[in-house]
Formats: sequence, C-alpha cells, structure tokens
Amino acid sequence: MCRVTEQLLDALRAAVGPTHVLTDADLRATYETDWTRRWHGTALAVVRPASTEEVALVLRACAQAKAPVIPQGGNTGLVGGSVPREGGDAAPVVLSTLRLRDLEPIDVLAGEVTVGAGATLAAVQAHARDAGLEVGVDLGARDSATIGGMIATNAGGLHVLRHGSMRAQLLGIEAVLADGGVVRRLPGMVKDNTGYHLPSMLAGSEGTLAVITRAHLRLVPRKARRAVALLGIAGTAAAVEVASAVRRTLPELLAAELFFDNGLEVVLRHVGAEPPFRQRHPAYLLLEADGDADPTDRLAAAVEAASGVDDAVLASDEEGRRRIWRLREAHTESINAEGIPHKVDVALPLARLAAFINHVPEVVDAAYPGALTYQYGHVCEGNMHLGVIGPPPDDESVDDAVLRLTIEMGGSVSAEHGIGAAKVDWLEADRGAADVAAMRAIKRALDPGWILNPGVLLRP
Ligand code: FAD
Ligand code: 2HG
Ligand code: ZN
Repeated sequence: MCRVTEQLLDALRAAVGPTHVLTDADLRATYETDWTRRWHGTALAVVRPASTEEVALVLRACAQAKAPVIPQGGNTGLVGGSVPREGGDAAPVVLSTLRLRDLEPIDVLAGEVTVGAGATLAAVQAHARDAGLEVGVDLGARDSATIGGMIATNAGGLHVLRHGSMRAQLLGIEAVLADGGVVRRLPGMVKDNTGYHLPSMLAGSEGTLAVITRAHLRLVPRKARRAVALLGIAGTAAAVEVASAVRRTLPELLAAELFFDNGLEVVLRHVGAEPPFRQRHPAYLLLEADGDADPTDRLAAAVEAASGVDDAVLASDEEGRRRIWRLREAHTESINAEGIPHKVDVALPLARLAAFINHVPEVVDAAYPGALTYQYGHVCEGNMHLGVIGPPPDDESVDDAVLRLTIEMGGSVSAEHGIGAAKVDWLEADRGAADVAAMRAIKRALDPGWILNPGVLLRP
C-alpha cells in the first residue's frame, strides 16, 4: 500500500473512529455490489460517519489524497451510481450515510420535518404518521432507501401524480461539498427567493456535487381511508385511456400503476400467490384512492364510468389492499430472481406511451433475439420500467435500442432512477450539448478535483 493511501486511511480512522472504516473484503462486500448485481467494483474502504462534521473531515481527507468518493445511502439505486465501478483509476472510498439517521421532532404547525440523510423512508413515514402526516413520496424500496439517496436521485415512485417527486418535497438542505465546506439552508421555507435554490440543484445530482447530510421536507396530510382497484384490460392503449379518464374524474386518485400479463405471471410464481382474476388479461391497471371518508364507492363509480374495463376487483381492507399492491410491487424482486436484469427507466409523452410499449418487444427482439422483456410503471407520468432478462450484464444492445427509441419518440432516458453509470453516454443525446456543458461547469465549480462520484452522470 502506498504512503498516500496509508495516510488517507489514517485520516479516515481519525475522522470517524477505526471501527467505522471498513477495509476487510467481507465487511465491504455488501457496499460494493448494487441491488441488481449488475454493477460492482472494489472500494479502498467503506467509511461510516455519524455527523456532518465527520462527513466534512472525510471529504477533506479524500480531497487532499485526490481519492474518489462514492456517497451511498440504502444502495437500492438501479443505475449503478451507488457502488464502485470496475476499471476506475483508483479504488474509491464509499461514504455510507446510514449512521446519519436522526429524526427531529415534527413541526406540526407547518407540517414539516428535518431528518438525517441516512434515515430510511420507512422510518420517516412512521415518524410522520405518528403526527397524522405522511411523506409525499412512497416507493417499494421504502425499508432500505434513504432520504439522502431519494433526494440525490430525485426519486419519484407511486404518488407523483398527487404530490410530485422528491424535489417537490424538499424545502431545505444541509450538504458537504467536495472540499469539506458545509452549505446549510435549514429549515428552509416554502417561500424563499434568495437566489440559486441549492436544494433543487442537489435534487437529482446523484452524489456528484455534494454529500447531503440533512434535509427539511414538507409533509402532506394523512388520509384515514384508502381503496384499491385492480382492473383487467384488453390492451395497452385502453389501459392508458382508463387511467387518464379516472384521473380526470377522481381527485382522490393517489396512484395509477400499469403492468402486463407476462410480468404478473413471474410475480405469481415468485411470491406463490393466486391469480387475481379467473381469466387472464393482456394489461392490468392498479388504481388507489384515499380520503377522510371511505373512497371505495367513488373509485368504483369512476372505474364504472370509464370504458374498456373487462374485469375488476376492489379492496378497502388493509389485507386486501396489500395483496393487490404486492402484485405490482413484487415485479422488481421477481424479475431479479429470474436473472441479472437490464433495467431501463424512461418517460414518454402520454399520447405516445401505448405505441412505445407495444413497439418495445420488437425492438428488444431485434437487438437481442430471445430476450425476455417485462414492462411496468407509473402510467400517469408516462413512466415505464423495463426489466430485460437474457443479455449478459455488459451487453448494452437492448439498453441502447430502447433508449434510442425513447429519444426518437420524444421521451426522457431517465424518468426517476437517474443517469448513474448506466446511461452516462446517453445524457447528451437527451439533454443536448448546451445543457451538458452547463452541468459540467457547475460540477467543475463545486468539485474541481472531480472526486465526487466520478463516472456517474457526467464523464470526467
Ligand atoms: P443509493 O442507492 O445508496 O444511491 C443512489 C444515488 O444517490 C447514488 O448516485 C449515490 O451516490 C447518491 N446518494 C445516496 N445518498 C446520498 C447522499 N446522502 N448525498 C449525496 N448523494 C447520495 N426509485 C424511484 O424513483 N421510484 C420507485 O418507485 C422505486 N422503487 C424501487 C423499488 C425497489 C424494489 C428498488 C430496489 C428500487 C426502487 N427505486 C425506485 C430505486 C431506488 O430505491 C431509488 O433510486 C432511491 O432513491 C435510492 O435511495 P438509496 O438510499 O438506496 O440510494
Ligand atoms: C418501481 O416502480 C421502481 O417499482 C423499480 O421504480 C422499477 O424494477 C424497476 O426497474
Ligand atoms: Zn418506478
């Protein structure tokens, strides 16, 4: 080990204590491979600071040693941005935020809260619910995904149609820059026109501009009652129409999720559940509504008024709702169990979503004959996820073909998971050279040594 590396490890141990600098390969292992197993690499060390001051000391030491740093929260990211990558020049330091998990008291008067970046979404949800409030964003990885990671990816999830993505929840932030300097706007205000809005800029920055240490979030009212409907529908275009019609007529709509029969089959096999209908349908639409009063009748009426629904089940009790939601939420883990998936997360203009979905199998088959494609996603935002099983992890042919189609159809190559390492070569095709040049200028200004997550979002 060279002297600079030894000095760096000493400085890291002095910053966070020796037990929180993991250099043993067995202890590093879970931090070095992502959730899909597609992305992995070797870290010099995993460092687990417990305070903003410790994060600042870690970054100062890494900046001095010119060591790359990968911020990591729950490691549920799906674009290879949270783990070391093979082939980098120097083994990076993984900075885990999991010990930054403070939950400050809820500000009930304002309906807001400040939390540590390493707090999991589930922990913040439980905290908010104790005060009769709710976090505006929800997603399947809630037990592991952290607030810092959700901000860094500008996570979307299941309730975007009502409450927006993570950026829309963010009122204030504390973060440590690459040189160890701390920027802090806490608690932050709903109305705050004091120049560049750093919280907005850090939302979606994927660990490339700063390490987020604390965040102040707006919360939303928690409605006492919920109802879920699962609809069987004959085709993709009809399913998009039904979702749109229900959204127009039902202000209580909270979620609208689309999936297809081949995905349902994999989920049923994986979780060992019974089919929801006696008969199979090409497409399934899951709708959820909430309210202070039971929304079941209003949801049923909205579904009945929409044309194109062939089958429906409704549930308003917790167990029934959970059973229906499992059919949608278990897609990710069920497809993961089939093999190492290629993941594509795109958004299309709603008017073109059905044409895109219907065209995808042909495009995938031309790129990699025999590949299995599963599509599912958040229909109201035109956000489709693809899990593709078949191509080896380093074969990009399917990813490239689907992203090319997305751009041709006027969509976005990343709806909610981020660019990460997976799509870094697609950023300019989507955003254009001027946007990317502006992003690079911001990156250079805040991280001149380019130590924060190099290779993610922008190529060094
Ligand atoms: P990580 O995976 O640890 O990191 C993600 C990125 O954020 C990396 O680039 C990392 O460097 C950076 N980062 C993490 N913490 C910080 C920090 N404190 N400061 C600066 N940068 C940081 N995503 C959705 O948008 N919607 C969904 O519905 C959804 N559902 C999912 C369901 C499952 C089963 C799984 C496995 C994933 C799902 N995801 C979803 C993806 C993932 O959960 C989100 O991207 C989440 O926001 C990542 O949070 P994390 O704490 O795990 O971040
Ligand atoms: C979801 O909506 C998540 O379930 C994960 O965003 C999507 O499995 C995926 O790619
Ligand atoms: Zn999603």
